[in-house]
Amino acid sequence: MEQPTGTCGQCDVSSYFSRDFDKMQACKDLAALAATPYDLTAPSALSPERIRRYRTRAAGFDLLYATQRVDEAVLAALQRLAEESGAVTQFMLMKKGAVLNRIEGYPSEERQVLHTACRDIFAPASLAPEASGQARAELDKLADFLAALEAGTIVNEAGQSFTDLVQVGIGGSDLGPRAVYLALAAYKIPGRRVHFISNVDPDDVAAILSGLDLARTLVNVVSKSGSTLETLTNEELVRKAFADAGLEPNRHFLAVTGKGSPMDNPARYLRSFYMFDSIGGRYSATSMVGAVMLGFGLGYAHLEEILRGANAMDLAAEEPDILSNPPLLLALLGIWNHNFLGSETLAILPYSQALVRFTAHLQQCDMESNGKSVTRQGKPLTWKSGPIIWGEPGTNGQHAFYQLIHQGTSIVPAEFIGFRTSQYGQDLLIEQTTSQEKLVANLLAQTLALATGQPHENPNRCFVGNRPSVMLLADRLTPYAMGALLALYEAKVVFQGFIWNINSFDQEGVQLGKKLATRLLAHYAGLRENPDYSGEASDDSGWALLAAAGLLAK
Ligand code: G6Q
Repeated sequence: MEQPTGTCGQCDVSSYFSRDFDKMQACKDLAALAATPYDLTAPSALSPERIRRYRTRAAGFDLLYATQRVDEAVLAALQRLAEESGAVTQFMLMKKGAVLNRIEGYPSEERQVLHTACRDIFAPASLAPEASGQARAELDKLADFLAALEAGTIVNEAGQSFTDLVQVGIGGSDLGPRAVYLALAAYKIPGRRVHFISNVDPDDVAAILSGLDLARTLVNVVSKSGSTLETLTNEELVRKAFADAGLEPNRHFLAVTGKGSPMDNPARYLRSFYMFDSIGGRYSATSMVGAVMLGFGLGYAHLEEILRGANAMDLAAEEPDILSNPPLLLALLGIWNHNFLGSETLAILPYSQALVRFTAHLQQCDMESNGKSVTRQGKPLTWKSGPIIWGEPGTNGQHAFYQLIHQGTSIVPAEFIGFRTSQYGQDLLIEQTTSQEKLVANLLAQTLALATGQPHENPNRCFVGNRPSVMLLADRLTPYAMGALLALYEAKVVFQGFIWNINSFDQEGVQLGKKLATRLLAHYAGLRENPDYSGEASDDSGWALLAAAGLLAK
């Protein structure tokens, strides 16, 4: 496996992996520039010329950033920051299979980061041929399986075709795949439906199963580790429902898991598909984790379009000029707002109901990746890492939390996502405008209102403006566009991690709570076996757990 060493022009690339963010010259320049950021409220600050020029495009998406507090000097300093941190060089090393998921000098995951290889399967030749070869082989297996479903050679016990699929998985095995499926429901195969079970909540399982004809349902159990409590528990609950209905679970259940995991037992499943160590859960939507369900629900051709869109954006992310690289520019604008202009959160606001779960996916992708407090050398950070991500589709959000975005005491940068045309094309002229026009007009109005503000003699009606946003605009939310959007944000997140010198690929922060829950459950199990069981409280957290167990007892 390639390590992050080597040379790039005159420099030794290994230095990029240990560079302190706040020691970089470009950061010092940006800190000075932050004293007088571009004033979006000045007369003619948002000139047509600026709106036209502050725009870049890749894989069908325009990124419009005239409404950011940047000028030529800031953009030049951001370009220098990208170069000084080796952002694109690190990205290329990632795509080629460098072991970037690691903390130097400490036990860590020590893995390659190759989610891009899942879509680097089209010409020209892949940068990581082994990983792309594995991805291609799984895709081919999936294509065969889908064709057999289509041809009626794989059917249920009664010889009927399958109409429904339930994906059982959590975290990365749920959020991204679910967001993409919901985004593209307009493209689904007629007569097929997909459902999701993630939470270990028996009521959710019961509610979903109650609406299904189990005889015609496939269940796709997705767990890279094959050991996640929620997923394994839900799998058993669902298997029991099938058995109770007189059905043979092994004829209905599919598995997506890591090679050699406890779930890697093809005898228990109709088909087993694999994902590999180098693909992190939150980056796995384009691996088999998303592909099996998307292939079933949307068809293989649409799945391939998603991969093509993602690949096109991955290629755009290789561009060293930040003004021609939307993911890198978005990452840098985020750093400008967060590290230099002092914002704490970022609102992601899609003007498309189909993207209803996309912000939830990005919460995981961004916050689990960049919510870190140590460098890749294990030293405490002396600069801020990832922001808090939140948001909801517009225009709904406008009637909820936009008050705070416009007039609150916190500055909340916003990333708006919109489409020129609707997915279904079913629209109506009402008072001379369509619904889609109303949707997009609202998006544009919000970005302008936030930027320019509006003075008023009544202080309560005053909009101070200078609230930064960007707009991501594409023609239509197609499978290709969805793939591109997914990859754009994945690349944005990893660029920020590279620049902040943090490991964006592990998630140690989720372990402690999981461990304590496991101990609490052992306590419940002990009590169930022996009502006099007094529990094990060998340390402070043990005592706290016993107290908590007492509170929760019926
Ligand atoms: C994502 C995380 C995490 C993971 C889930 C499910 O990057 O690793 O959200 O996806 O914990 O894990 P399994 O797929 O192993 O069940």
